Amino acid sequence: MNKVYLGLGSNIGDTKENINKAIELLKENLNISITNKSSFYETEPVGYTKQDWFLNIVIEIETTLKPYKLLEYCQYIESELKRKRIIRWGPRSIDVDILLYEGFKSNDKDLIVPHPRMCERAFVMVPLYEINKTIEINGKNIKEIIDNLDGEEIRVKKDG
Ligand code: GSY
Repeated sequence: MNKVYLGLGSNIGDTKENINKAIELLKENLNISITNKSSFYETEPVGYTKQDWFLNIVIEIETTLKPYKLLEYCQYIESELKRKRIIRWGPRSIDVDILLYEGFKSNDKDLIVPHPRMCERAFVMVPLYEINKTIEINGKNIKEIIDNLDGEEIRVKKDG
């Protein structure tokens, strides 16, 4: 079993339902078990800023799927939820990103792990810290990374 952290985000339609559907699709895969989940966070858009706020969550899973098979499954979830990406960095019904994959690093054009921009993004680091306070990314402790974030605005969604 390999421990993996996934980042999920949505800012089109019923964002909570989109994320919950993605979680259901993760649960349907017999090679994946969800072992922890952060709260839902409402987050200011990063990159292309003239778009709605996102709902974000980080999920810890254990999986026997190899990294590229897991990537395929994440892409399958995105296509099932009909992600429409018209503008780069723009609105999307669902994004499922592999953030960290235990014992695996990659700088391939299709899969960069650890996720290349995760350490600059409060919408990833804050939920990740909620579920794992000791993790290290590229040799840096998560608390140290969070303390140095400029950080877009982010708040826990009140009703869960
Ligand atoms: O990489 C995920 C898509 N995305 C997001 C996101 O999920 N949340 C926020 N707050 N901003 C974002 N910009 C992009 S691109």
